Amino acid sequence: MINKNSPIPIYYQLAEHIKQLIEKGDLSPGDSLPAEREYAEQYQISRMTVRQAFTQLVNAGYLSRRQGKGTFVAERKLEQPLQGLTSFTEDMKARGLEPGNEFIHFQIIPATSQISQHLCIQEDEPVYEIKRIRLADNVPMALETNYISANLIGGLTETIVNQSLYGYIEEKLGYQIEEATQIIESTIASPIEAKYLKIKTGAPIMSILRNTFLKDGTPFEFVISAYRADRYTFKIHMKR
Ligand code: 16G
Repeated sequence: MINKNSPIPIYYQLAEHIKQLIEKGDLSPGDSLPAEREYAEQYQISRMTVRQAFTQLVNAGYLSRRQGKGTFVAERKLEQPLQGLTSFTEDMKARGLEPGNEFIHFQIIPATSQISQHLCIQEDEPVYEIKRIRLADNVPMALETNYISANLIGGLTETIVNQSLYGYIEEKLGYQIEEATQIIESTIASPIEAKYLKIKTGAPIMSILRNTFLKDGTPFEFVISAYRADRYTFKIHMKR
């Protein structure tokens, strides 16, 4: 289950393993997890590694820590895949609204370890970091930070992205955008998010993480966004 020869970091393998136990129902909300020391002994790994796996799962909402009591499986949060993979531009147009952007920055940075894991690239490989406020009829709807592998998706400029990132990738580069996974979590606006989104600090927002893949399975973007809960809804079609 834990493969020390794998290039996948051990903490990540352990986190995935615990996540699977939760998803399969072998671990249920409220269950307490074995202590870090027990995992460390069982898998012959360091406690730091176990702690890193726990922290990742706490941050992702799978686990919660209770002071002096240990680590528990958290109550389930909404993690609902939306069936149509659309861009902001398409979403807004479909609602009859005019999409717009206000750029906070557009730059190329070396991939951090988190970004490199999401994009399946080496750490320090160049990635575009594009932070923009997404507007609908000039009203801020979301604050979005995209990380895009620059070796894969070349030639991006602010002007191009201002038109539509997905439009450029599909129409100009000829790639097929195939699928994405998205995590949606409710949270409250930090002072900086509130400023950009023109809402009050502490107002409800939906935090969305999206990983998007091309037809051949290559991840090309990792996106962190904060959507205004008072302005944006998600519609899910369910069939029985
Ligand atoms: C959406 C996507 C984002 C994508 C962007 C492309 C979510 C949470 N995010 O905002 O991942 O990069 O659309 O938009 O839905 P564009 O083609 O209009 O630039």
